[in-house]
Amino acid sequence: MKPSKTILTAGALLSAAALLTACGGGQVGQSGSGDAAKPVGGKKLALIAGVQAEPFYISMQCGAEAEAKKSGYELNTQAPQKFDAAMQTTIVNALGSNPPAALLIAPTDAQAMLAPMQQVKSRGSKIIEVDTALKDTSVAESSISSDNAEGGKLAAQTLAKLVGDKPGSVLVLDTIAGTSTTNARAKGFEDELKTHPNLKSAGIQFTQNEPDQAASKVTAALSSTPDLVGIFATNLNTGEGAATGLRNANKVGKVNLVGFDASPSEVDGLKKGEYQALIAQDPASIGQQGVQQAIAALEGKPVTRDLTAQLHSITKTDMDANARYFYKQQC
Ligand code: T6T
Repeated sequence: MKPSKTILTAGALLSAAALLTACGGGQVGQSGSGDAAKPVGGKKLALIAGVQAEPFYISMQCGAEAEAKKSGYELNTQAPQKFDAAMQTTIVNALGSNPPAALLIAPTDAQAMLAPMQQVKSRGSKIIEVDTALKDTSVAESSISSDNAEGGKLAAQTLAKLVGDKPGSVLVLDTIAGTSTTNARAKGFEDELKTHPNLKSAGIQFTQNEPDQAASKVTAALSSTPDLVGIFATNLNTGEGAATGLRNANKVGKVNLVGFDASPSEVDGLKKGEYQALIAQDPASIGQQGVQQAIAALEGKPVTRDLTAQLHSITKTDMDANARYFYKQQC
């Protein structure tokens, strides 16, 4: 009798294991490797930025690399050629069955990047969002970004100060619907604008993060909105395009341009009077904090779900004193 009881127990265990593989193990089984509970990747961290060769992400990479080195971790950085979810998905998927211990990522779309990021997480990597974020807050251990709604508000206050009492319309240039950061900046700006009765919104235009499209939107707005007194460009590409649009129409300095970010080209534009103000982020601190949170998650230390980096409103008069916030082209 005893042996049959043993056989029965072993049989029950086997069926339970089969059931686990079929249900709970589904996601992991599909990926063919790993187990979300098991550590993977050793001391390897990966950073997948929003787009290649852009000063904001280069500065973020510099901050992340310095922090990783200090803590004895390796950081490998990649980015798509364009700020594009399909291109970024290809890079995320290529992490494959040998994922990093932690993935720091700036998701290019708040929804489209959910499935690829979930897949990496299911293979055991810790996920940290830097700058942009998914709508679904359950995937990342931690998200580090500027307070973008506050940044939009600061931009509106800065513009209102520049315009003074003059009545007029104000245009917002956003990037792509689904970009968590710039969408929040545009909303923060529009909300604050309502508290300045002399200023009227001329609406939010999407530019697909292409400077050429931003330039055309400015050209069109200048002819359709004769009382245009200001433009808020929600990131460096929209700003660079807006400056081109103003230059082409001979409106530099006549329409106030407040840009977000502090790329070398924007800083040059501020010096030349094409921009009246810039709202600079601190991308190096976003990268640095991202690595700190990743390491905390990997080493079982407390992790903070949401962290912010400082913003700075810079004008031509105080630009020299604020040079430390200008973005880098290389570390
Ligand atoms: O403004 C940054 C970043 O914060 C945003 O998410 C996307 O655009 C930039 O990279 C600048 O081009």
